[in-house]
Amino acid sequence: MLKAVGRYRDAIDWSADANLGWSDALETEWRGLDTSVLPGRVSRLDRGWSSVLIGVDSEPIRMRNIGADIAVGDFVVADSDGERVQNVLTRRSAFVRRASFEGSRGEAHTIAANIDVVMLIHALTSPPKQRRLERELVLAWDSGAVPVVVLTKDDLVDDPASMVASLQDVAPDVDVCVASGKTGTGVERLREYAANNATIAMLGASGVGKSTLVNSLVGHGRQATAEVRDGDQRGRHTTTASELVRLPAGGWLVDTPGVRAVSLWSSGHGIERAFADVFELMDQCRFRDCKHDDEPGCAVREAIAQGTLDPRRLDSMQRLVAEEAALEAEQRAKEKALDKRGVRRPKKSTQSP
Ligand SMILES: Nc1nc2c(ncn2[C@@H]2O[C@H](COP(=O)(O)OP(=O)(O)OP(=O)(O)O)[C@@H](O)[C@H]2O)c(=O)[nH]1
Ligand SMILES: [Mg+2]
Ligand SMILES: [Zn+2]
Repeated sequence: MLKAVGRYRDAIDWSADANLGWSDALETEWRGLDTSVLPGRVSRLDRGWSSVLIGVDSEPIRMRNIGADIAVGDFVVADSDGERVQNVLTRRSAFVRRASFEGSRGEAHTIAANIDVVMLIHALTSPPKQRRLERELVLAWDSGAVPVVVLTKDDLVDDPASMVASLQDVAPDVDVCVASGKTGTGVERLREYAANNATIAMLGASGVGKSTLVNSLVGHGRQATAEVRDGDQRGRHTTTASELVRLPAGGWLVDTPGVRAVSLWSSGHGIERAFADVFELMDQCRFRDCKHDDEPGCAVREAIAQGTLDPRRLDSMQRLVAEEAALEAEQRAKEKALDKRGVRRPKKSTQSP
């Protein structure tokens, strides 16, 4: 099927396909491959099968993804029979966390690829979760996309101000938006993040209202939603697979299943970005190797004494740095063991940047 389409490639309006989020860099990469097969974008994954969109309005084509590291949002090229994914094109960004499912501990799990904005969604109906947001921000900055905090269920609370302030405290220089997927308040502003055909990933715990927000942004009941539990407001894991959803006026959303714990996957400068305020202070300490305990001239301790830095923020930054270091050591040990057995490591090109 793909091949038949591919033969008529020259008749295809590529400007229309730009709507999939295609770019010049992807075009160049694809031209170096088998161009008789059209590239597509993965809209969903189901146990070894990818659903791939070839055009904006076409039904996704199902193909096998044998052995490839594929995430929703990836641009892929099928083999000449159109039966399986042959190439995963280089990702411009990827939201990766440490896998938490059985048998995959210690491995990377890519939740969404080629995203421009990561919406970190929290519900106003539960107490603010600063520590969770900090972790989400580290991963979001690491992804290469821009984070935005979205506080949902605005219609259920009297005044969101204190919750906004509490989360803004741990998200300096990040937009914090308030919205309701039920009444549509604040949704117009969220839509602006999809300008220029951007791809937005929606992330957050189960029941916070990701799918409800997706439906509100799309304008109809695209995604299934379900009531949270009465007592603790926990969701029921209604969304079970990530899905790429098109916004009618341009742009894409990735609805994701709620995750309970956000485990770090080390890479890049996520921690420095997420804790820029603390790092700025650390730069001003008198000693370059300051541990911020009781050294003289410690700008961090000084800020805590003055009440301008919450000590819990220093504490969580140090915890995350330690967690990242442990993860790196674990990865190094793993690679060493693989090298000893003569097992080749996967090629970097299919990994996240
Ligand atoms: N009143 C109100 N209810 C909301 C809002 N957003 C979501 N809900 C309700 O909260 C419940 C959970 O919403 P979902 O959209 O299914 O949550 P989710 O984040 O997609 O959950 P998972 O798919 O399990 O990860 C549903 O009963 C929604 O109707 C909102 O802004 N206001
Ligand atoms: Mg959902
Ligand atoms: Zn110091």
